[in-house]
Amino acid sequence: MPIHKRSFATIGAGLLALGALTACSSDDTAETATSPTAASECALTVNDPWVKATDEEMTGAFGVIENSGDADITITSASSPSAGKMEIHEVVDQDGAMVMQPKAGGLVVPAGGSAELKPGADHLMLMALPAPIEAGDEVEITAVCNTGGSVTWTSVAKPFEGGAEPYVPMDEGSMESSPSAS
Ligand SMILES: [Cu+2]
Repeated sequence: MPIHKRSFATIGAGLLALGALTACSSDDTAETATSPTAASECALTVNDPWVKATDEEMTGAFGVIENSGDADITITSASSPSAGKMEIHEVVDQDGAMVMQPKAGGLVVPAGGSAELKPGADHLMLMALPAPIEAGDEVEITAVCNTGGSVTWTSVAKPFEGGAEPYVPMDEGSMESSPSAS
């Protein structure tokens, strides 16, 4: 068997997760070390993070995101090595049917407060999954904040039957049309 030269410290968005042995750079090492205060970082903590185990192409990530700082922080995007792409979703009542869609403006975590991500409400959507996520799997998620920083945490997958609202991509102007079932 040929010995492959290891691609060192290269993170490709499309790469499959290589397993739990990946040595990440220390998550709590601030990249913008010149920042005079921690406020410009994404100083959020995520409690009870979990994702819904699935063998489908998308699933949700949940938890309670706390902001102990004195300024609101908005999560503007998220990514995961376990997903081809991620979106920030909300669940809304569309003509009597609960559907999920991208949350315009991102997820605001209020100063001194928290934002709860739960099935049937706001959540992070993992999409274009390259592989099933099985109960017990660990899923790393990185959220980018409007402060310029990011925060990374590990969610554990568990079985859950709820939170199965159909996905309706944000498409202004087609509110009344019924998208073909996917
Ligand atoms: Cu969703």
